[in-house]
Amino acid sequence: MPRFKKVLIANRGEIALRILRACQSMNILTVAVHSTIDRNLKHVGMTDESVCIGPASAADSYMNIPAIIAAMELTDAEAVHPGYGFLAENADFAERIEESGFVFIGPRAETIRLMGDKVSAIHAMRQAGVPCVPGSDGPLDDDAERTLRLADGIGYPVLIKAAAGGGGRGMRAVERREDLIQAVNLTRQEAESGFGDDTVYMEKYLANPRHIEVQVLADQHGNAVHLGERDCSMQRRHQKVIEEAPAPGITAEQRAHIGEICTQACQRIGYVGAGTFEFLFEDGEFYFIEMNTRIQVEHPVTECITGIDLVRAQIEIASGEPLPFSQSDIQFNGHAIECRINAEDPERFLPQPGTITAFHAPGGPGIRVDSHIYDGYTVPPNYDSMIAKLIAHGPSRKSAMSRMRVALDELVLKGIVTNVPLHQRLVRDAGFKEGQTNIHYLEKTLAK
Ligand code: MV4
Repeated sequence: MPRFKKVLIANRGEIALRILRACQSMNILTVAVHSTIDRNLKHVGMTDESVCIGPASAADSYMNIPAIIAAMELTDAEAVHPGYGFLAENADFAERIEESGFVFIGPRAETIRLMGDKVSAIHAMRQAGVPCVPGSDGPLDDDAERTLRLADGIGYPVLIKAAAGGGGRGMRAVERREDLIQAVNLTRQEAESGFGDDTVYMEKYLANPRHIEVQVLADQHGNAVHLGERDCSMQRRHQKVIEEAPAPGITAEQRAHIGEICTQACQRIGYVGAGTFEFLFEDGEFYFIEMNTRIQVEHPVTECITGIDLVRAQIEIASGEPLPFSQSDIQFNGHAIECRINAEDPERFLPQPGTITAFHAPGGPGIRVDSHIYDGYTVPPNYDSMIAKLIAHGPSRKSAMSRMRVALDELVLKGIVTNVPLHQRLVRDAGFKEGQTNIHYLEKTLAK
């Protein structure tokens, strides 16, 4: 199959611009779809065509499946790139795109559905040889005695999670046997009302893990590679703040071992596209928790250390091309760190939309800025508050960190409140500089 002639970008902001740049480098024509409030988005003025698909409310525009399919028909686009968020992990969207005769740039709908249900995802991964957290390996039933015996076998504390949850939604830790059944019932009720699915499962609760994820690429011909790992432990309330690659302290042997497990799992389940295996890492062991079937916000740190254009690879895979490299071609070079810059109050973390009056991007060796903002751009209140990603790459973690510190100080962003001061503080934080973090580190540091 030849490469696509025209791709529709079903997203907004920095990732829409990132997808546009990949398409332009491949000589693919582009279509932007946007909401009424997003007429002035940077990429909308750069694509070959643009279609307004609805009002500011995301549910009526970026999540409006019939409107997006209509825009594809109208513009004769062949494929759609969903970016992240919105419809990126909506199996029904992927299915309806394919049924309408278009190509969804991402995994098969069946795979998205498998990974969307965390119970089926863990089951599939355990079958495929991926190490998982000790747990129920399936849904909990209504037999209280059986549930109690299961927890006794795992050992307290345990975590009750909703199968339809993920990303931190619908979980409850249980410290004591006498609290277990009530906690299961509560989590079940919340899962039913929140997701319309009351399926819950149980895992051993890991107290102080790091969040380490492995990037993979798999083509339609059974080839799969891993691009190493990222450490995403610097988070607050399930919102990542800083990510880096490689993960501090992970050896080349550990990387090759967990990477090989992930690529084999891709081949066993017939995974196609870019994907991320999310692990908790504690006491030298990886425990799979979820798989993301999309391009992720933090993909640039992996691009920096591998030199591979992940969005281009997604498009090549979707057009049926074989991966242009094998595992032995992939080399890891230096260290990269990403700071997510949000239009938000750095102390109370509330969104602070408004108009940017001055923007000067930092530069120099190893600095990358992925952002759609410009002088005079108004950050709307309707969407995620992330307005830029600042990425620093260097030969070592120390040099990447120094480059990030200089870039943060060089950045000029006026007219709106941002979390840049938080990043300026974190790049000077002794514990972070030593790589001594886990998923609770940032919240504990902020509490001080
Ligand atoms: C866990 C855990 C501890 N033990 N599972 C939260 C989001 C979802 N992706 C899984 N999460 C967790 N699962 C077990 N068995 C702790 C978390 C967790 C977490 C994980 C990754 C990144 C940030 C987190 C913040 C709080 C809790």
